Amino acid sequence: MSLTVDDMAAVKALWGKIGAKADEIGAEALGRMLTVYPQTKTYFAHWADLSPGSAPVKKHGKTIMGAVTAAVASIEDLPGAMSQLSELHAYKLRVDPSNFKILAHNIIVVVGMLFPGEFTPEVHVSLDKFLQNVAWCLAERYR
Ligand code: HNI
Repeated sequence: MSLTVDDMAAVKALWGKIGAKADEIGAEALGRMLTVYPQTKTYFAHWADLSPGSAPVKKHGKTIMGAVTAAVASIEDLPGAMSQLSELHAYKLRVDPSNFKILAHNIIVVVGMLFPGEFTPEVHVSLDKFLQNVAWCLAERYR
């Protein structure tokens, strides 16, 4: 489902409020993904510690959310914004694209948990649509 002008505005406004905590959101979401969906751990088997709050989880949570924040900035052209990362995940990292939706789900959970006041039903649906679009664009180069 493509993003409406209102969805884009809602996501940008949300990021204005939560963007400063992107690192924390990323670490929490990644830690939860690895715990709740343990099949995702296979991709990170080379890390010393995959438990929530560990140093590699914090570091990579920051990396992921840096890319999501860049996607918010380029929300009018998500395919272009995600193209290089799609190539990397498809051909080098070989991540099954079904996992992108799993991480998106965990990001949603964490935003709702950390920012209950901002997480209205309207913001929820726009954030969900945005993250699903990010997931689709990340899967684009697999075709
Ligand atoms: Ni992902 C590396 C962004 C989902 C497995 N990932 C990256 C990097 C970015 C990134 C940025 C660093 C790239 C570089 O080094 O140039 N990843 C994203 C985004 C999403 C995502 C924006 C979804 C919203 N990645 C996933 C998922 C998995 C995943 C769901 C697997 C379950 N990513 C990886 C792995 C690496 C990675 C593995 C390499 C990490 C490392 O430390 O070796």
